[in-house]
Amino acid sequence: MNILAINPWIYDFAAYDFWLKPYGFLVLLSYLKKKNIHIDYIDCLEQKITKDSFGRGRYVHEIIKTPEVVAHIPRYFKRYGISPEQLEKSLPEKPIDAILVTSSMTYWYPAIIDLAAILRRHYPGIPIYLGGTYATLCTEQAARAIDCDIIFTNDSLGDFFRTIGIDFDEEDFLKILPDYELFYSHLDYVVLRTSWGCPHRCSFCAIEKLGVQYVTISPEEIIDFIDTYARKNIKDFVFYDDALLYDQEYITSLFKGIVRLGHKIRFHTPNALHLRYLTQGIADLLKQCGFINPHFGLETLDRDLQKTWGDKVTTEDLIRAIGFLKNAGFKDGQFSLYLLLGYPGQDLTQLKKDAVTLSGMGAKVSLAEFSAVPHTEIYAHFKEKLTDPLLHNNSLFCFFSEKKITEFWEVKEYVRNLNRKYAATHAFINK
Ligand code: B12
Ligand code: SF4
Repeated sequence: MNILAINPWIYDFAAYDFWLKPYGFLVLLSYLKKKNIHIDYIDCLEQKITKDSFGRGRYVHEIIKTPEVVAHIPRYFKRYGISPEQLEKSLPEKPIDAILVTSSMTYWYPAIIDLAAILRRHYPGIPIYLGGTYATLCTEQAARAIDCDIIFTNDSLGDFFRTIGIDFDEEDFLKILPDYELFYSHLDYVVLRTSWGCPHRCSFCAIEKLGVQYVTISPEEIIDFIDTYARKNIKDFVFYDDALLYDQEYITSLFKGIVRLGHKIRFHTPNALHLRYLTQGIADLLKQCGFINPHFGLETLDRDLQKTWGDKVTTEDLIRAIGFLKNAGFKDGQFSLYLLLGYPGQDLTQLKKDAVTLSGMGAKVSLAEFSAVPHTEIYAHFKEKLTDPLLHNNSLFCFFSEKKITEFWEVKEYVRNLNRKYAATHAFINK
């Protein structure tokens, strides 16, 4: 069986390779490879024009027409990734039995419309199957918008394997780590997850709809995976876990194993870690393993909001955790806290005060731009307003008037300036 698998472009106002890989799709494709399925893989986002010292960088891009529903945003809309002509040239001419397309952010769906149109023209009569985050969160809209044959949501993987006539064992599937070398000729970093799912339920997060039950992969397998890639000279490893520190016994054993490997490698956590699970022992291990600028979720210092959003953290947890990080050797500016920007009704003056407080405690502040995600508690309140998934885009701040958007840009600049005092520390880390 010959499968063509494609990771689509991103169409957005902004996009950056912030260690972005279609992780779940690569797990699925690695599983299919193990079943001896032949796969031609095209990642439309493989080309970058810059690269920083941790493997991140800017994608090639081109300005395209801004869709009507977001035309009021005074920014260029772009296609990030290879050109459609390059894509067409890379499409295999051999007979293909099925085409798999993945999807990520819901508001990137217009890229999939264009991709599907090209694939239909090039491979008339060949089934196109769509899966991934957008497919799962906006299934009905996707069925209307995308010219594909079947949409498989995250809870219908069994149906997908039945459709293509391949045995599926969920337990085996969840143990798979991607075999990157089968799909990429060059790697700047490696993304991994030690677990699937998340044991928490926050009101702004769609994990319940997306995830399987929380389950971990054995520390030995993760250590072996890291060792294999470190020996191939990969320096940067990126955890996508939803709750990396949740199981403290597990994570302690994993981190100790990584330290024992003795490789000079770095770890990154763009997806936040939980402050509440940090102990002195784990903070020490984060340092010893080589975690660079670990990011932690805080969202706000307002206790009432902390409770409403999932009660994952309190200000007391924060103070204790910062103490652990500093004892472990993380200096001021060598760890980051996420604050949420742009949730409905937010007081931006308070946000600035929170940022100043955190900066004064030695943290860099990362602003996570709020967006309402389908199938979440918060989304239910606003769904009449969010008539098109393009409006889920975190850059839009669509709960506020258009005039207010410049205030958000001003807050972002304010926080950038606060973080500048730590720039020297980072110049040092980058070496
Ligand atoms: C890691 C992560 C990130 C990383 C990397 C993101 C990326 N693009 O890869 C970082 C930290 C950069 C990030 C940033 C953001 N993220 Co994020 N992120 C995640 C997270 C936690 C995990 C993604 C992951 O590992 N998936 C891998 C695995 C678990 O699954 P999968 O890819 O879905 O694949 C499975 C299936 O879908 C299936 N499959 C996949 N493709 C196909 C194809 C076919 C044909 C078939 C049959 C099956 C199939 O196979 C896999 C196995 O089951 C998800 C939540 C989650 N647990 O999914 C949120 C999530 C995707 N992010 C979300 C959000 C809101 C954001 C931000 C806007 C946050 C912010 N305010 O800054 C930014 C946006 C950044 C951007 N513009 O890219 C939202 C989605 C928003 C949306 N509207 O779509 C999610 C769902 C979390 C949430 N809040 O609910 N994120
Ligand atoms: S926001 Fe994070 S902790 Fe909360 S449910 Fe989602 S993945 Fe889990």
